This record gives sequence, structure tokens and C-alpha cells, in this order.
Amino acid sequence: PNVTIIEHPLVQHKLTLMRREQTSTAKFRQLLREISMLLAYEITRDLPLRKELIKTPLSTMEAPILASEKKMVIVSIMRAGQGILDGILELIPSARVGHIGLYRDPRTFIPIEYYFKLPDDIEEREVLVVDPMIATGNTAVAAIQRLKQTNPFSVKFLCLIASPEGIKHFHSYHPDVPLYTAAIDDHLDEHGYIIPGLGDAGDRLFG
Ligand code: HSX
Repeated sequence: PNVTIIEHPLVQHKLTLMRREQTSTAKFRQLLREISMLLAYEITRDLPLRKELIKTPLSTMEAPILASEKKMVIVSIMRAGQGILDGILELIPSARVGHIGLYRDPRTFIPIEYYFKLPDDIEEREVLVVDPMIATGNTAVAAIQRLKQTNPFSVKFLCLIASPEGIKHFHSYHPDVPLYTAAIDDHLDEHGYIIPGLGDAGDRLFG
């Protein structure tokens, strides 16, 4: 399947610190920002470059520069996506930002949309959707479904931890969307939480 596990040792180390129950909100926030930068670094490896003639103080050269005319878009699934978004924006400060607000009905696990806002010219932009967790996968499936209605140039999905069930569900709907994660955990419990996981990402990030 279309899944990449980002196995960089710094990513794995930071994820372990985030999972620990005793990690404070402040520390969790800082780690999420750091790990998000590392994940974004890995994901953007294949961004196309073009050459541009530039002038240095001493000479001129044909220098590499990002090829796409339109800035990339980071779409945060609220609210936990915000933590990843903040980290990525430190690395790619000129990225545009979109927001999708979805909450999961605690009984049915069905995601309900309460907010949706994207930058202009989405048809010409590469989009990276971010949310720390893919549990049942319902949220990710719904977010991508909604996003696809706007016809973006390309879409990728980044999370920190995914469940095997969630990945399967996600790719049954969106086999065309590459999924990047730092870990695939063991299973989902009866409340739709990832085990061993790290708890509720939003609660750990915001309290
Ligand atoms: C958490 O639940 C995460 O941040 C996601 O937004 C969502 C994942 O759950 P699921 O829809 O995959 O079950 O708040």
C-alpha cells in the first residue's frame, strides 16, 4: 500500500518521548513541533527544483530553487493538526494554510464537519493534510473526500501514529493518496483509541 514509515532515529526517539504518560503538555507541544519539522523534511524530499539565474555578491550562477510557482498548502485537521502545522510552518514559512474542522461523534465515531477553509488557487497547489492520529480512519477519509471536491493539484497525508485498521480504511477510499506516518501501532480499542498510542493527541497538546 501507499504508506511510508518515517524511521529516522530522531523521529522515533521523539515519538517515544511523546508517548510517555509523564510527558507534560509543554514538553509534548515542543516535541510535536520538533518532530513535525523532521517529518516535513522527509516528505518534501521529492519536491521538484528548477534552475534560476541569480547574482551572488561576486558572480552569477544557475541556482536551484523550488519549481512550483504556487506555494504549497498545509491543511490542518482541527484541532490536533494545529501542532503539526506549527512545526511545519517553521520549516516552510511561506506555505499557505487551510483548516478542516471535524469532530468525531463519540458514539458512532462518524466525523462531523464544522469548519472548512482553503487558500485560493487550490487546483494549482500541492496539499499536505496533517493530523497526528489515524485511528478508525474516518476523520482522514472524510477530510480527504471533502478536499478532493476542491480539486487540488496533489494531496498527501501526514500523521504521527496510525492504526492498521485506519490505514486499511483510508486506502480503501483513497488509494491514490500517499500516507506518511512515524509509526503503525498495534490495534484500536473498543473506544476507537490507538493502542499503545499516546492517548488523545488534542488533550495532550492543549489540555
Ligand atoms: C483525534 O481523532 C485525531 O486528532 C483525529 O482527528 C481523529 C482520529 O480518529 P479517527 O477518525 O481516525 O478514528 O482527534
